[in-house]
Amino acid sequence: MTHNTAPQQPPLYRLEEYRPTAYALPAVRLELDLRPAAARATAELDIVRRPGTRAGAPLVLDGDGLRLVSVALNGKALDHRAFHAAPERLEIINPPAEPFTLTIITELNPAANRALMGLYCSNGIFCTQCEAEGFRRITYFYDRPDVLSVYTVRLEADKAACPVLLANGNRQETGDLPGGRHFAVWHDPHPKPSYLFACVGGALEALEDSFTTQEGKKIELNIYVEPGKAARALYAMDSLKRAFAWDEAQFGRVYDLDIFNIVAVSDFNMGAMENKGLNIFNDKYVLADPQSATDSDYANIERVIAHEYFHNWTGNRITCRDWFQLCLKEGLTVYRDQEFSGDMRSRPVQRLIDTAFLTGTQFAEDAGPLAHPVRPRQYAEINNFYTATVYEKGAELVRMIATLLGEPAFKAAMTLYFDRHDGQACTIEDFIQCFADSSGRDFSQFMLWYEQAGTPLVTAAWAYDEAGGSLTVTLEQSLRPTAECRDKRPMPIPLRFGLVGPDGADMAYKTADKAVQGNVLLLTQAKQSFCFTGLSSRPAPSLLRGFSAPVRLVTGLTAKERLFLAVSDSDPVNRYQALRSLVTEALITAAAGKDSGAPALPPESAAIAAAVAQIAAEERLEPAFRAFCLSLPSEAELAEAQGSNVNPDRIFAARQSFLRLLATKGQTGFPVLRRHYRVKDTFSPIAAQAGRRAFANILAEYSLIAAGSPAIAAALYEKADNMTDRLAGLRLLLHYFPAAAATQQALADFETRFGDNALAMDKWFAAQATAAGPERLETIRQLTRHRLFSYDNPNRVRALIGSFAGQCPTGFHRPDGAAYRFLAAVILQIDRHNPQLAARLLGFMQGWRRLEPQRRGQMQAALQHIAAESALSRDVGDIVSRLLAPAA
Ligand code: 0A1
Ligand code: ZN
Repeated sequence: MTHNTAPQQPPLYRLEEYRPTAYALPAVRLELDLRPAAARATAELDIVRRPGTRAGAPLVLDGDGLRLVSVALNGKALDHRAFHAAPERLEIINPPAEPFTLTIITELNPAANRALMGLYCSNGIFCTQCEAEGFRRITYFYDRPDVLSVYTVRLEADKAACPVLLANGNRQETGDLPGGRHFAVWHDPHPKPSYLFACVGGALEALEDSFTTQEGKKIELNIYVEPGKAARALYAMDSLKRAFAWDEAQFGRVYDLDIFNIVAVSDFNMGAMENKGLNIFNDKYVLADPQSATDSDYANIERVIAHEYFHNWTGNRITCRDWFQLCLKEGLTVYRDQEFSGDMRSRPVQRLIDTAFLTGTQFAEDAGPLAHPVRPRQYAEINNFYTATVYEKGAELVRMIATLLGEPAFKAAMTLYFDRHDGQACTIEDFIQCFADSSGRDFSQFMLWYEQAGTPLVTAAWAYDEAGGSLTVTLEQSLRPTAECRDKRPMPIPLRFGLVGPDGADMAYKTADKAVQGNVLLLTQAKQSFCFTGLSSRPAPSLLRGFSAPVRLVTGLTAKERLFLAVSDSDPVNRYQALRSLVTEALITAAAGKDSGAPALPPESAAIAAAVAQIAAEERLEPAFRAFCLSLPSEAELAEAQGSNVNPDRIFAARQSFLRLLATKGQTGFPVLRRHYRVKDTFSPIAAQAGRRAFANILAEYSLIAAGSPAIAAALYEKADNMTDRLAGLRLLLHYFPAAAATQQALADFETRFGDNALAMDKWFAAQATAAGPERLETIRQLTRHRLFSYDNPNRVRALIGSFAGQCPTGFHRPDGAAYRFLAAVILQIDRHNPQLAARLLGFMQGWRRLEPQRRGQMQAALQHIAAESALSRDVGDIVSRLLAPAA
């Protein structure tokens, strides 16, 4: 019998099947008796039949692996014939027509909860994670975002083990109980969906502060961390206060409770969670000090703290009607956090960081078998839709609206959205209607951006008429067919642009075209031409400035024109894009070459390297920007750009050749620049200093390549007074001199210094996982046996296994497929206790069809091995079946 590779399809949820619940659930009183192995939840639910529901219609609540102790109606135990209870649902067969209360008692085992959903114990701290469907692992409930309830929560726990007891809202009451126990009662006056419920109990230390709102109200701010770590939360607290102030100033959004708490835990599946008034964080986005956190750690803390805080309005006060609308809160909140980071740091550099993530991660998703619309129309497992498409592309859609309307009109429409929908569970249509109503524009074609999966390809062709001084550009857009839609329709694409003259300044032009508004050109048809007149000479057109739309642009410009833009365009994003496209083309040409020996760089590489070196030396450019231009596309990005028949070894070799070429070009200039830009002041995480470090460290890499000895990296490691430099030194040692004594010494030293700092040790595991070569797999196997490695800690698993699969192509893509089989085995092992984490790791195999035949076959076999497993979680089952489904 041949093996059927696609596993059995799980049931699908469909957008068009949305129906409101039969009953409303306006208030919840929840008592949680916290005990590690035998906790108890007593939920008293107020239940009201909705207008349209017939009297006696069954009440069906969600559960997930629940153990029911008892159920009572209006205080009286229910006869067993009056309900059906199973781990995954509770049905009250013939409920009263009038409002009633239902009291449900369930028994939980937080210590045994390794899935990190629902109520779990992490390092002795009780905490919860309820998004998307974790509340149903605590009690039976309408566990969906359109059911809003007011929660009163009473927590009870051992006072010595859990002196701190927190839940959403404001603290109402605390007190001692017999037997060394105590309690706290919290009340959240804002009706909310169950996914925003949270509670925490543990021995925690608070970093305390306050923020006074523009209305003059003093809000108590606390960040709770493990005892002894409060000082490491100072940057997070500073970021939080800046986020409060920014949302008031930019969007008029004021905080709405007396207290705002954050708790940092070390076992967490995602980055952080915006539970109302009680954000719970992966501690990697809270804890930082110069010795153990890098500049990007600081930037990420600032971003994630702001993101979760911004959800208070975009997500919590206005939430999603159903999970298909996830981008309503996520895309919008990412847009807001990107704008915040831009204001706190350098706008152009922030835009480069954000577009690099978009093109590196989301474009890859859109190009592969996991492509889905920003608003999916169906899902088997919602946890698998917390994706770059929903988050990052979702943010780009909001950004396009802001571009189309202009800032004042965009802000006015946002105010309308907040006023009109406060307290509601909304859809994308509700959101978009606010922009339509406020601006008077028609957004019906724009809705396609939410509905069609895939990255549009835009190609430009230019015709210059010397005699008439006119330039015509013809733009075409296309979108590949995907499973959910084969026949794609053209979308509105705003392209910010400028016509760059020979002196590098934008040229003046005239146009009668209504589709050109200011410096934005709006492409709405499959093919469209635009004409500009009044030009004194042929300009170099700069299109898609600021990356104004999430599209792949083929500029139609010659290499010479792009080289010119790379050094002259006033738009930093397009300078970078022009350069990037040239470097990428050269590297792919080399990697895809048919020669059997080392890939040969094409002749134009020398001019490209010269342009890079010229940008590096340009005094008036920000060091962070120059660092960006000096860093070559990653091997993964190159594989993505190559698109088919990818051989990661050849990509690696081509990249190394270009690194050497550039190192030679900068042999005299780079060391001078490096000395000049090296930070001499005491460490500060501010963006200006971080930019200098990034620049100096990439220059160090080229100097090391030119010198051919580990001395520069060893010195960088040893003399560092901060983690950015120390880690840069360690990585360079591992990447270029893995077997050198200096490398082994640095690794041992790092372990001695940071052995008790989990977040720092994640970097130690990750650095070793990303060094090149097929023998890395053996290192990874050994490191899984290291005393500090655990399959239970998502950060550690991502640091070692995720970094290897994502950032060590020459190791992961060994032609013999051994690393694919290794990853498959790890995924199956993790799937038994943490399906979400396992499903995320499976994402590293989404590019299998792009590989050359031998590796493709090996990876397909590894995927089939996973698919053949009989007891797969819904999370992994869903991803593997989509990966293996026939291409659209
Ligand atoms: N809403 C959070 C992300 C998040 C999603 C699911 C989780 O469950 C494991 C946790 C967090 C955010 O956007 O930050
Ligand atoms: Zn979010």
